[in-house]
Amino acid sequence: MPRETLANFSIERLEILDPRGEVDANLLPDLTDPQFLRLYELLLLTRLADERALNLQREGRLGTFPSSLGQEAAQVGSAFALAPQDWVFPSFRELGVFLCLESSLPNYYRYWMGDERGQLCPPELNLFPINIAVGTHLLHAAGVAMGARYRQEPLVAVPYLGDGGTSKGDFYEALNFAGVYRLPLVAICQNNQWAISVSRRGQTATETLAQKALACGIKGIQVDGNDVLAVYQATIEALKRARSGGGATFIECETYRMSDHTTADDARRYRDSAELESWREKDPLLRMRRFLEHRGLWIEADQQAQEQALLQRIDQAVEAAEAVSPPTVEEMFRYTCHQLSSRQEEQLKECRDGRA
Ligand SMILES: Cc1ncc(C[n+]2csc(CCOP(=O)(O)OP(=O)(O)O)c2C)c(N)n1
Repeated sequence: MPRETLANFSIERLEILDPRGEVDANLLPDLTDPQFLRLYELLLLTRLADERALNLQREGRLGTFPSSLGQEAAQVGSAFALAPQDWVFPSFRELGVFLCLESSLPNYYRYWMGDERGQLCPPELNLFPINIAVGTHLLHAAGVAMGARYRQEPLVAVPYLGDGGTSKGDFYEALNFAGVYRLPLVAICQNNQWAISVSRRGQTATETLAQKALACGIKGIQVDGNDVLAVYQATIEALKRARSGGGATFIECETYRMSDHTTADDARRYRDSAELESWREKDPLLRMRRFLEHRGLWIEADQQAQEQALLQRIDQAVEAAEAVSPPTVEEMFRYTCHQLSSRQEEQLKECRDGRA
């Protein structure tokens, strides 16, 4: 009996904009100059709003917070490609996605201030609540994609996850299901190299994360996750394929978490500072700024005015978030179960009576 090769696979990597701000003109996405400027503005807004959240946390005005410092391009580039009818399933580190979709910044801050009402999905947005349980929301996305197929709606379900999420059973189940039923699903993975203190190499033996898609019979691609143009292009292509019946895609955005895992973590305890430094030159914001400079779109005075305007918007968002009166303890019960158990009823009564 001969030995034969039954299949061969390869994984493509896409980079368009390099760290010096040079682009491959053949690969440049079909975007206008105002759209390039808008992309930069969203990257900057994400960076500034994130920085403010960290400061608020240090001042005791916001709870534990997962920073997206360094991951802005993966978030903004992908969300910028979405159509209004697409459904987004965020995990917990997607500030840039929320801002790109023009979700309420005050509500985002409120959520991290401990007020669950900040999670309420605005009726005009197809946005699921923030998902803390790693990887579980991929199944929700697969379910919505299945529903869309039945109803023949042109929407795509777009879950966001981290590198650690790809080690979960839920991830494989969702992708397997998406493969079997050729579902309109585009999973965006921010491979930021660390799942808290476990390194990317410490949790998977695969050469890329993208190749995990191949076992499920769907397309997998790796993109430079600090290159907002590459992320945008890969997402646009994946969405188009999903909408035209071509099935699901898994996009691995190779990026880096420049910050601690959350404000409750100290990455210096497990991460080499040289590694962090090596990523500074790959900063997604700096790279896009250099691109705008080369294109003659960068005007220092305009940029300063833009930054001031964004900071003012952030100030107003913080003010609005803090102006809302805190939820009552009772509200903790209201949206948890359709029907409370007798023990929960008793606990609720204790709260009402001021005994809890
Ligand atoms: C089901 C589940 N197990 C464990 C945790 C605890 N936890 C919170 S974040 C995290 C690591 C996530 O890493 P990754 O998916 O790479 O996302 P990142 O934090 O790097 O953005 C873990 C294990 C959790 N939230 N949910």
